[in-house]
Amino acid sequence: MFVSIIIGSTSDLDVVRPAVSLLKEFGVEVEVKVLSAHRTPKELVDYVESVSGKVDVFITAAGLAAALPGVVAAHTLKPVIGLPVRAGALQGIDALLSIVQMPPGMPVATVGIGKAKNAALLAIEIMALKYPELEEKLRKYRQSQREKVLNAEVNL
Ligand code: RP5
Repeated sequence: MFVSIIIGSTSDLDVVRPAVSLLKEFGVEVEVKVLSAHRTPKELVDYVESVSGKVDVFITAAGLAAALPGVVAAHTLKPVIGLPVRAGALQGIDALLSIVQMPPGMPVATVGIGKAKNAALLAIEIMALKYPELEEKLRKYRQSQREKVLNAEVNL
């Protein structure tokens, strides 16, 4: 069980921290790599091609004109999840649209702006198809979410 998280800049690191924690909680091995589709295009492609064989899912986080998820998807057959980062004048709307509007034939699964936990959970759900132990952990996670809502107290 191995997830590669690629971020476009070190400034994206805090955004992906919750994904790293959640994946580790589920016993998934995680590697975080800083590589940019625009600033280090060759190194990005070299990395994706070299690591693809052992990766189950890629999580790719980028802000602004976020080309990173699409470029990663173009160089691997493994599932790619795009995580738009809130940055710059458009506060993540630009990254969201860049990531979600992939051309036909080249899908990237897109989560909400800054929604790192959802990126991790989606990766875990994909991996649960292959690793049954993750399914049980997901069931428990869902149950804990359910209990949190049902036990919530409203103080007016
Ligand atoms: C994107 O541009 C990165 O993913 C980051 O979200 C944004 C700003 O990058 P820095 O200027 O902080 O390196 O490529």
